[in-house]
Amino acid sequence: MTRGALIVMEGLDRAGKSTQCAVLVDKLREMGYKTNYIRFPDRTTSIGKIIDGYLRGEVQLEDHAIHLLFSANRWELASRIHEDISNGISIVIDRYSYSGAVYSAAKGNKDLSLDWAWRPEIGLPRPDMWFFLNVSPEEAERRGGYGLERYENVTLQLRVGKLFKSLQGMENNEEMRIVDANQSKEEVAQQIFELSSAAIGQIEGPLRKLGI
Ligand code: ADP
Ligand code: FDM
Ligand code: MG
Repeated sequence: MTRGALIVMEGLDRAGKSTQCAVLVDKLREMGYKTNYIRFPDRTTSIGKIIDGYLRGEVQLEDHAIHLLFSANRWELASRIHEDISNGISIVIDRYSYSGAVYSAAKGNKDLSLDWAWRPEIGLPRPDMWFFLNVSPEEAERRGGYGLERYENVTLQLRVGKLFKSLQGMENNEEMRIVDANQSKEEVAQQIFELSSAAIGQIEGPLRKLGI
């Protein structure tokens, strides 16, 4: 049996990640691929509940400590991801290690570099392809602006955007694809679908692991 594919959607708030995950899951299912959806943070686990409290501003945590909880939240689902993939089920993930690294690094804590932030991600299931939905701040604003959670402010989002873009072309990041997310939902979906189908068609060997 061929294994499932692991596809990740990344981007700033209101880039259209959740919308595109839903469309992609539907399209893959229509094509006959068994497909599951996961989102990070998964706010339903006990670690996820702490993260939820932190994002809502109800809980205060030191920058490294919350960073490691976001990562732990991925590690607690890693075995389920491996299991699904090896059972031929594809998975579409709404935010992953890339958000994990860039949001923490964007805080500007001098002891929390992008390199440091990436370390706990090493060894997690590695996507076959990941998309950076590149939306302009103006378009994100038109889509409803930012909410009230931590990180939902223009200054931080600009820094996060720059850090995401800095990942392009980095070693060990061949799976990144940048999509112009200012286009219509249908246009974005079509590009993501074409690229994902190509990735699924080229799967060779077992799921790999994230490296440095
Ligand atoms: P994210 O998960 O990245 O925060 P969502 O998928 O929740 O973004 O989309 C945020 C809002 O923008 C929703 O109201 C959604 O309907 C709308 N939206 C998503 N994609 C587009 C698009 N390509 N063009 C216009 N509006 C969009
Ligand atoms: N976020 C998300 C992080 O800071 N680290 C992570 O590892 C992940 C997965 O949490 F502001 C941030 C990104 C965003 C918030 O928002 C989660 P959504 O609306 O649930 O995607
Ligand atoms: Mg979303």
